[in-house]
Amino acid sequence: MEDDPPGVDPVVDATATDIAEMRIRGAATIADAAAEALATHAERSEASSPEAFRAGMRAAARRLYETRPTAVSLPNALRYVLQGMDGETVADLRSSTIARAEAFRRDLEQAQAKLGEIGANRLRDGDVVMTHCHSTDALSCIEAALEDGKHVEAIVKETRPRKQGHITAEQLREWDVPVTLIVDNAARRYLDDADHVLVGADSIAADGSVINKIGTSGLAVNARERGVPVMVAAQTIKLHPDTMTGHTVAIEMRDENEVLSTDERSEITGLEETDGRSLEDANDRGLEEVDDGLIVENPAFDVTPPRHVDAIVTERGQFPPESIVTLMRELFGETIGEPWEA
Ligand code: RUB
Repeated sequence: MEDDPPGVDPVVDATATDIAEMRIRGAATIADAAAEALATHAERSEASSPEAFRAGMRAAARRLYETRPTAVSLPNALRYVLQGMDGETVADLRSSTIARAEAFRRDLEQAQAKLGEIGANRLRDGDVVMTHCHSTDALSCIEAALEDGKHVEAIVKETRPRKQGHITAEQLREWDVPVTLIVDNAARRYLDDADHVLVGADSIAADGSVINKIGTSGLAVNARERGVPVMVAAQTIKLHPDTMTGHTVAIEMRDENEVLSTDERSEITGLEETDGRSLEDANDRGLEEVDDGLIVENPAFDVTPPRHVDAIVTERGQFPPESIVTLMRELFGETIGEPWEA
């Protein structure tokens, strides 16, 4: 008789749902939450054999892996934790996995603090920084500059459609940083007032391309034209090992409801109800396939080519984007696996 497929702990399920629905968001925070969920799964696993324990861990990692495709910090975190699973007994496997997850989370925090110190060296007293989306790595640079006693001001892009710029504004105001909040379309106008563009990254490719929240590439192009340096704050967990062998980074397409509500759609198309239900609901229920002629696209990320980036700041130092592949080879070697598929 075949064993039942391994279940995942409810905490893993809840974390995966929170990541997919963006209650947990941002590449570093996602990685941290995934490692924590794996540790909880390891702690609570009722596996009666080492094989069952390993299979359960792989299932938990798969569940987390399948949530969002663009931030490589997620698979990097899962790989790191699973590779530390070591031992011949369930007890040893459990303790080694938990220790590895804890080490990962500690390193993540330290890397962000270290990166912040390095990034802060690029900021001078009195500088104005333009931000996009909400990046904890980017904010770590501002925090370290403030700790160095520098005065920093920020122009914060709202960042449609989810408006993560509001989270950035809230954090900066907590630190007493003067904030000017602008809509995304105003960025080019305000670049004349900025000394730096400072953004984070979800993934960095081997050629130095930066994958970050949609709108980053347009901002970088405008910044280059205006002569404003673009600084990307990204821990090495954001380096995408698969890109060393020619793979591209998947760009997440999110639900159109983030851009346009059902009511707004009806206003545009003039089609309101079908069978007494909203158009979208009718389509969902297969009542009647209605083509209202309107397509809404919602890519969550875009790719900024290395020529528009001045520096990638990591906990290992700052790099011109074109040289980042050297660091990637050093950190990952040439081969990388997907241990959750084993
Ligand atoms: C978040 C985003 C952030 C990076 C870096 O997108 O693009 O700039 O993830 O964040 P989303 P951090 O809100 O869709 O997750 O520096 O915190 O890792």
